[in-house]
Amino acid sequence: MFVTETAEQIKSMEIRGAGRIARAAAGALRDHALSTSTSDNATFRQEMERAAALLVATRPTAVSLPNAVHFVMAGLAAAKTAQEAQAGVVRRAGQFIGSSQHAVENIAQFGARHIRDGDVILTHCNSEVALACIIEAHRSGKEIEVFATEVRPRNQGLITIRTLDGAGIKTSFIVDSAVRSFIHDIDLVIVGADAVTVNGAVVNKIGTSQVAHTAAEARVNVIVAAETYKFAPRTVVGELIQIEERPPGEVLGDEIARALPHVTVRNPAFDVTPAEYIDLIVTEQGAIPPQMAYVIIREYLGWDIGEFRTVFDLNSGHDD
Ligand code: RI2
Repeated sequence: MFVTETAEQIKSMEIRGAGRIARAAAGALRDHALSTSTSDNATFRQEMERAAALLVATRPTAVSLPNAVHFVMAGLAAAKTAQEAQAGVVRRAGQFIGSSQHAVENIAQFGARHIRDGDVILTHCNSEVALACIIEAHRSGKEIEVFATEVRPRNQGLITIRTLDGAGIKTSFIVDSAVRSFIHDIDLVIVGADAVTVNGAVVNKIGTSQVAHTAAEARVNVIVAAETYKFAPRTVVGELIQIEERPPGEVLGDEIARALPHVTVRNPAFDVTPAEYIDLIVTEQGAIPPQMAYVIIREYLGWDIGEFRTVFDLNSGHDD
């Protein structure tokens, strides 16, 4: 698929979810490399850099996107010819996509261990890793139940309840504002992440921090399922995660909005949950308390994206 097409689909959220966005970007870079016919190394590199920049600019919050792009683009580093560069990009894109799928499977196994027989779980938004944990617990024979929120304004909760229903899991569907009304029925909250900062704060779908705050007040544990490539290396040097603000039309129809000239619609897509409201972050490397986020960044991602080193490099032992 063309890079511009993938970029459009990520922007419009036709492709969504931090992990899926990352894999789609890696796949788009691979396809772009394969369709670029130049035999000049410098021109090839320029073309790839343009494509990478286009993809990274689509959505600003999910750090999995720049992390994936950076990982794939490192395939250009040692290449002396356009052909070598092309092979490097294709190889690393395949490596990223494969390792990402593998990470989701590992997290499902690790996460399911923290779910007990009889648990009622609350999830917010639609996270493939969070759902993978829940589905794995169900598959292993635990009797569980799920409460899923609606997730205004884009209603990702609908995707979640379809997936849970397909897996045969008993599910209650609630509006976002009903979380506190039901929190005493809940044993465990499991959500995904778009970014994890060095101090263990989790950036996830808007409303997550309200859910986590409510859970903390009720002494309900909160687990975040997040692959290591969702940790943000640049937060080590003080960089903040940019919170995407999406078009007002997602919240209020244009016609109604036009009739209310004094009203401004605000539509932040994500919020920040501080580490103290999170009990555990489950990664493919194992579960950590959020306060240990720095260790993941140091061990698997490097200090800064400029010296990006990932679990994929460590696993393969050699590359570039
Ligand atoms: P997985 C999504 O963002 C949600 O915030 C979700 O919790 C997070 O990405 C992680 O998703 P959006 O794309 O990678 O719906 O776990 O804005 O699927």
